[in-house]
Amino acid sequence: MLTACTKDCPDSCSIIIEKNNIGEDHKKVKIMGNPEHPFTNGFTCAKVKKHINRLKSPNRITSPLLKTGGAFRKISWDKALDICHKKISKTLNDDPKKMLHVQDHGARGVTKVVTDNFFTFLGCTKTHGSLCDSTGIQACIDDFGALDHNNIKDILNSTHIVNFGRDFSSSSIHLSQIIRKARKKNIHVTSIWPGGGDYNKHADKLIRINPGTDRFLAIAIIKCLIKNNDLDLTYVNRCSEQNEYFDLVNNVSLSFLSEQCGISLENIKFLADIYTKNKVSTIIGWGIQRHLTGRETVRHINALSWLSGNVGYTGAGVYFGISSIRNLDFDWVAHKPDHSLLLPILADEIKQCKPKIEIAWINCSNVVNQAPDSKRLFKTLKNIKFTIVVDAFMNDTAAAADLILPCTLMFEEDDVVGSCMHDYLQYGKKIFNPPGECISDFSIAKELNQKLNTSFSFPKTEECFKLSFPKLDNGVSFDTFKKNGFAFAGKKEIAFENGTEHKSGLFSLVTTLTSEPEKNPIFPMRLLSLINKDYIHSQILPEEQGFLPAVIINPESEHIKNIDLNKKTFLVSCLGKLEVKIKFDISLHPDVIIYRKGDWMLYKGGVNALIEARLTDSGTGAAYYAQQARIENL
Ligand SMILES: Nc1nc2c(c(=O)[nH]1)N[C@H]1C(S)=C(S)[C@@H](COP(=O)(O)OP(=O)(O)OC[C@H]3O[C@@H](n4cnc5c(=O)[nH]c(N)nc54)[C@H](O)[C@@H]3O)O[C@H]1N2
Ligand SMILES: Nc1nc2c(c(=O)[nH]1)N[C@H]1C(S)=C(S)[C@@H](COP(=O)(O)OP(=O)(O)OC[C@H]3O[C@@H](n4cnc5c(=O)[nH]c(N)nc54)[C@H](O)[C@@H]3O)O[C@H]1N2
Ligand SMILES: [Mo]
Repeated sequence: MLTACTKDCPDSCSIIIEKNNIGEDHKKVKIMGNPEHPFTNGFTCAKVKKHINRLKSPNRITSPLLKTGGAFRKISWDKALDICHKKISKTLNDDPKKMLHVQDHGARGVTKVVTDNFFTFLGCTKTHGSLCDSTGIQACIDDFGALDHNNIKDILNSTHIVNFGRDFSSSSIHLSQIIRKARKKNIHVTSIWPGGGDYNKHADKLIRINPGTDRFLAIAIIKCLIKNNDLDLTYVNRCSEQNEYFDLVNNVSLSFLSEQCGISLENIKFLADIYTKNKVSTIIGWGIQRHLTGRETVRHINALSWLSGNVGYTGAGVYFGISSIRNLDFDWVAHKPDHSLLLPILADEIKQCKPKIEIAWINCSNVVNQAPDSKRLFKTLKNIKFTIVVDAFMNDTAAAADLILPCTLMFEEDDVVGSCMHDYLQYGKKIFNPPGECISDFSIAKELNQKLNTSFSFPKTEECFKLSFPKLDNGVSFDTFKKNGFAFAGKKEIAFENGTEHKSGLFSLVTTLTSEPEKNPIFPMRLLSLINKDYIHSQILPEEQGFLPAVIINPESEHIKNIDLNKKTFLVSCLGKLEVKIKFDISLHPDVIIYRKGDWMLYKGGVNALIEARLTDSGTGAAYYAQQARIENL
């Protein structure tokens, strides 16, 4: 049976599930990537295959749970909805801003967007900014006037790929496949990264950088291009802010830049040579924009690509991402929030919010676990008079709830999704009946709406899909899309072919270069809390947790020379400590600690309890990777 993955992953796969005619026995299910889908290409990843275990997990929440006397007790849906109705209608009548709605991307799709807009329609306080990619998006909009890139497969038309910190092996197995194909075609790959992980599997050359310093490297390369008269003048002439940018470049020395980023002059020249002699595809990972200067950094890399003439034609482009909803139409349901709080610093924002938040509704987000400063956010949510969490598991966020509503999960409901990397739309069909009394976010919101008796209209899900389905250039109808499970919705192959999307058509050059903060002798290491290959974010089953989390460190790092590995070891930041076990990786930068995030505070994990809630320079993103830390025996 044809369906699709709705997880928050760029690959957005078209999926085939074979149940072997044995009905609902999840153990005998076969999950495959759809071979007909040009991007999915017949294979899919570990986290989709593991998803089946989530559906039938004994730890799944399958009925509404109300906290009474400090413990959660089962209640009926009727009672749960009555409670929601009573509390919410009272708050809405008083001041709708006293209700906070938080929704992230636990599952994506049209029905989720409709649900989100229902809460906006109610006038609730919403959130803005993101835990994910808003910093880099802002940088691309600054420079190009829009978020866009060439068709991802156009990478195969370049002669060199330069990768600034995209973890191909972990974050996108389909992009890894494209990279493998490219290398077979003799297109070389150079990756710039702070060390660690499987980068060596996908690169011809690796260049290790001091964490958070790619902006210095980008300018250093530009300085070499200027020196050799290798800037592309047709591109230089199509830039705004030229004087400020070139003043900035001329006022820093190559040796200073090399020292700041920790990359030798030889490697800087090697990269300058690549940008001069090749058609370059530049890939920008999401990690580099999780540093304090993330926006500035992405802008400097964009500037490098533009000024070297490597944007806007086949084989040349910068790839940060595209909007995953750009090929869907939401005009029919879109509402604008009147009032919103910054998601990356949510605890502070709730504390300072006027009017005071009295009710919170959280769905599709394990926000306590995934946003920074988890312990503080947990307490803040607990202090709200009434917190409702819609989820399938008792995770760090659900534990802060007064009422938990059990939701259906992927493959238990129909939805339609796009991708933040390719231009196909996918139809995710319901394959399994949900257990117990689980209900989709959409149906819960619809029931609530009926009780509240508002004028918001919830069409049937199929109608929502049709309303959101665009008129496609290739003429594919909604019915054909539904039958095939996917449709190509792209409008053009090459981004910025005729200049940027700014009114002037010019590329806007960045005009700042922020210094690195002073070294921190108390917490000398940089904590990079990266994604986990086997899971999407915190969607790990309780039965798979409870072990000491691992951190990865360079065995030769001077920062651990006094650590006794036979004693207990702790990861420590200014916010607290977490017991960890230590693993070694000689490729890692000696000042870096890697923690593969996702495990919960409830089960000995939860790295975000150690990460301060700070904004990046876009003012909207979370600066997770700015966190300083150390390893200690206590
Ligand atoms: N298996 C799996 N896949 C996923 C996800 C998941 O949770 N699990 N999540 C999905 C989502 S929502 C996202 S946003 C993406 C994230 O995908 P990625 O961007 O690939 O992954 P991250 O681990 O967030 O980014 C960190 C990478 O940036 C590098 N890095 C960190 N600091 C620097 C720096 O200063 N300079 C350079 N050059 N590199 C640096 C790190 O080495 C690391 O490999 O993955 C998506 N895919
Ligand atoms: N330290 C650190 N933290 C990070 C990052 C980092 O690099 N470092 N990366 C960030 C990134 S890139 C992202 S995108 C965010 C992700 O942050 P979140 O979106 O909060 O990520 P998940 O852990 O996937 O949590 C989603 C929750 O939704 C639930 N869920 C799944 N399907 C449904 C559904 O259909 N309905 C409802 N109601 N619930 C559902 C799941 O059970 C899960 O509890 O985290 C960020 N957090
Ligand atoms: Mo993300």
